[in-house]
Amino acid sequence: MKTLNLWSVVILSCLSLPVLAANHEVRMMTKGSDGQALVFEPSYIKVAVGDSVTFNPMQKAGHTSYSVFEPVGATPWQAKPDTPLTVKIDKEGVYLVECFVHKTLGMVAVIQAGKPVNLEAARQKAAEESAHMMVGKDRFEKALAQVK
Ligand SMILES: [Cu+2]
Repeated sequence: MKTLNLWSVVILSCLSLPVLAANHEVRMMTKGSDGQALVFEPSYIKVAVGDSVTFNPMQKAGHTSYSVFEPVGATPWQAKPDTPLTVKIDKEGVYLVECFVHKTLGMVAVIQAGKPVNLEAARQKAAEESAHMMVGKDRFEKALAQVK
């Protein structure tokens, strides 16, 4: 019985250890690894609330990551052109990201943190944004289709 209690203590202390926040890299590509022009790679990522995401411009073309839609209470961001930016994802939900210079060319990405509590609103905003695009109109939709 004593052994069992000891194990309970060990297991409980493991469970209560703080989970380390992870960093995720999203690369901003003038030419994507699949040959497509002006893409975020990956264009969809799922992270945990508290994680951070680093947007890394891999080729210079004025790439500027900014959030066009965030969960309520989240802080919007905008990078300087061709400059890496790390943002902390501290609110649960779906984030829509665009490259400021290439947003009409479909350079977009979706971040999901935890549960997609604002998915319907995100879909609506994505549809509005996609309506202004000359190419890549389906990229938001494809990325949002991966949200679960
Ligand atoms: Cu760009």
